[in-house]
Amino acid sequence: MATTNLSAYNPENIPDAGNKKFGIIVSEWNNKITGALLSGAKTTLLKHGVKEENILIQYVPGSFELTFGAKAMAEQESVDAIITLGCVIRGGTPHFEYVCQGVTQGITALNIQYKIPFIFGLLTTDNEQQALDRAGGIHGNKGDEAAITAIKMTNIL
Ligand code: INI
Repeated sequence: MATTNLSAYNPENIPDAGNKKFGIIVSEWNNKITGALLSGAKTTLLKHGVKEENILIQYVPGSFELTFGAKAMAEQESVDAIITLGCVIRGGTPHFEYVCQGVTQGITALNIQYKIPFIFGLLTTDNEQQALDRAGGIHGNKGDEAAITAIKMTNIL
């Protein structure tokens, strides 16, 4: 994937989100990274008019649990979009591939099953430095990108 800056966007193209409600599901694994993703996503939503009380945050143990966390929120809360944030860092075993595939398929299934958009804010990197670079580092913040995507997607319905 080309390394575009994840935090760069044209603010003129972003619809007002003042009357929208968002859920954010955050994985606790690699929490230094996912905390930075959450901070980016939240700051970006607030910047575009979302009220603090209209941002619901739910933590889950690992990225694999993002799907269930997002599904539970979709069923329990009246939100316009759900952002999932996680970070999977490649280790020495095939575990990385299974977790990444599981989350990708899970979030895709939710997008088909429910009437709201589920945003894929998952970093899948070879090492911690690549993740830091995309969690507020030289390549911007995947959390910002996820928030902007969520706002744009709520405008589709
Ligand atoms: N979960 C992550 O979010 N990131 C990782 O890098 C990771 N690694 O490396 O194993 C990880 N594993 C836990 C997984 O997401 C589940 O929580 C676990 O398998 C229990 O279902």
